[in-house]
Amino acid sequence: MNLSEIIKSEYNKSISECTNEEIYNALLTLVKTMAEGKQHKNSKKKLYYISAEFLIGKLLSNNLINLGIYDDIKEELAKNGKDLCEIEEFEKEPSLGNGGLGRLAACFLDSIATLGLNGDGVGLNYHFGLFRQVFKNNAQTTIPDPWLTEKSWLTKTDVTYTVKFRDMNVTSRMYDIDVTGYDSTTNKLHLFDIESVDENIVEDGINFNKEDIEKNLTLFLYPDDSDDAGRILRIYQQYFMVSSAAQLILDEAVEKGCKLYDLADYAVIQINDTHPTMVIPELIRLMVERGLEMDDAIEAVTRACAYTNHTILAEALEKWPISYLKKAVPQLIPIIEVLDDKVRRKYDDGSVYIIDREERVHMAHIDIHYSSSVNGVASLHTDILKNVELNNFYKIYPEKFNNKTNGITFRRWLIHSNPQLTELITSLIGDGFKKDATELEKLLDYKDNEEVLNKILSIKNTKKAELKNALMERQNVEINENSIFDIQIKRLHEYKRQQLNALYIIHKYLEIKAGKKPTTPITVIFGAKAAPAYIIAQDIIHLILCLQELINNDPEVSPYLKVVMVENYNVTWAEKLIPACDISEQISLASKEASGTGNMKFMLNGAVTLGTEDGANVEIHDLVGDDNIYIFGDLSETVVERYANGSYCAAKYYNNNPVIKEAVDFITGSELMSIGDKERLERLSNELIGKDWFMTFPDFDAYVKTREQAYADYENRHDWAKKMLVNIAKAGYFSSDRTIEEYNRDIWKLEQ
Ligand code: 26Y
Repeated sequence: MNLSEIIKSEYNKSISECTNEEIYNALLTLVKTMAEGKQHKNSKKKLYYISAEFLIGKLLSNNLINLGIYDDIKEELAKNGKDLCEIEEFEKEPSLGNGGLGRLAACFLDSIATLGLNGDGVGLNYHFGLFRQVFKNNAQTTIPDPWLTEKSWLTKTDVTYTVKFRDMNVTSRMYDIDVTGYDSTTNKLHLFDIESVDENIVEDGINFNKEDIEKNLTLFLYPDDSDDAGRILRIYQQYFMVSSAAQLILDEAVEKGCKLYDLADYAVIQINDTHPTMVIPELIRLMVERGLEMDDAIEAVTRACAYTNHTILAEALEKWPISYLKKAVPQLIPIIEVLDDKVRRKYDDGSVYIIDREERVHMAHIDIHYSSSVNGVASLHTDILKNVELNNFYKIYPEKFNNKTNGITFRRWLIHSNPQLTELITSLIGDGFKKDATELEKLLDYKDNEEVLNKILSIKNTKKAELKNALMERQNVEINENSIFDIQIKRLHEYKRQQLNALYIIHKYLEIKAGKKPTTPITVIFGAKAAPAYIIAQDIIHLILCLQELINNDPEVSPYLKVVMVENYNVTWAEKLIPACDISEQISLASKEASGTGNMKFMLNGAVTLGTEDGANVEIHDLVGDDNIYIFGDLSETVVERYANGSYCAAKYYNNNPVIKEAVDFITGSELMSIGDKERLERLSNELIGKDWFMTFPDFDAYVKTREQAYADYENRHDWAKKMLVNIAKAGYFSSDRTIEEYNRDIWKLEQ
């Protein structure tokens, strides 16, 4: 059936007579029907990508593109006086992830389907996902973000399992979302849920009774875990996810004739960070229950599992107290004790044990001992894991460790979000790059072609104008489309150093006040959510919002410098911000950002990176060369060393560097204090002077200097356009198709 036939049968109308909502619903039906016809044939071995997060974003355009009907539908609608972009507005964005890790999982699903691999995602059907951010009095407040509408991408299935907790049994039900591959087969994202969840228990903001598990189990993504009840709820969530997944995996394998011991011939399980780690003991438990010997079950599961590490930050490495596990899932404890015991018998080194002296279970240690692959997400990150962070494990299992540099799907981050650039590229080098992204290198032939360079600049201007309009429409903020768009969008975290960017803004503001005006005006744009329990992160948001108010209301400065923080930064915002960006801020403290993936999206859209030698920035630098990136700051070895010998003293920098002192003092000076909250600004200032744990001060001078250099170079439009072109041409390496091919070649070994 085509669109008008569906509309005829569902509404008994023609396209032009329908509301946008009716057309949206009809498109849902169309996509689902087409996707159904392209289901993967389900070969013997299957990948299960288990993740607590899938930050999929809106799906309509992406599905239309992947099914190859985007242009036709757009045209058909236009003929009937309808605008596809307006219809898209009806779709609610499912915010089923925090940031990088969740968005990576979504890009991976797209590439797995596109490459025709037999692989499904498995996660949770959070009713509210991540909170919606609302700014009030220059601070972040949080409210629920409902996305489940009566008609949606979600299909209720008949698949149910019993999940046993200490105090109750619940029934999990599987809901499916089709994952359409680009000109390829369709896979599934399986999201588990329970019927008893009650959205009405949410009161003021995002608070709810954390103890009522039957009503709150899948209510929110990662509910606040600053208290015990929140942490225990997270264990319930994780076990609910992995017990459902484990039962699905075993059922599907057995159905294909698998003897449990041979599980690895039928299933490979990718564990996305430690959040799904309990799938290991759960699978072992289920296999023993179904008659396998414990040792055989452990071997079979170890062969089938693979673990991806996304962070070296200690606070993000999960360690669950045994006492918590006892409260929720006591049945796993004997298994975990066996796993720990085996390690203790073999190794003296207490740092590799699973249960530590404080009776906490180190989830990553389970993953490393009982999986057959451990990977980092960028080359530098994997090196740090091998040589520093997980060195004791690397010495035991050198063969398990491998690198898989992250990637992004070009279907969403180029074809969908930047059709103008896509069209230009296609007109120059054909559309082979859509299947083989390395073909983008052919663009290098046009490096000195004036006409092409001008077109690249003109597309950037178009995208900047589009962003200007979106900001006006959504936030009633006016920006100058002829200014430099300097953008930092990512979760708010001290290691990502939004505070360093803010210190630069203060410095620039003071310079302009003193009469030193930038040649081209600058618009600094932020987008960031902060975890509700992360106080300093909230303080940094507060500082940025206060700066926004101060500067934008200062007629002396605002023609030259503007600060804008987008409210409720999410995938939909990213799709508008990234194509409009001139300078991409990737300024994490070297060694701390495992990879970053925003950096890749910006580069692909012709933004030039201003960044440290951290995460995948290192690989971007290698690819584009010194002339096409702005690198500054201390190297990771220096940073690692400085942490190790405890030699860093922020106050010394503050006292000895007048430029730093001036900028920091401004935070608690009269201008900002009259706008902002005394407690917040003072706390932040004290934190910087007294600790500055992520070492913004040592990098400050280099940051200012390099940023000024980038702004100066921007003035030469021809040379700048060349940098843009080189960035686009070299971005092919960061296609998630490449990443997934590597996962499959080295770890999954699925037939293609
Ligand atoms: C357990 C809980 C506190 C937790 C929740 C979410 C811990 C971690 C996370 C999310 C981590 C995350 O998003 N990591 C990012 O993964 C990206 C994909 O690999 C990387 O590009 C990015 O550098 C890393 O910070």
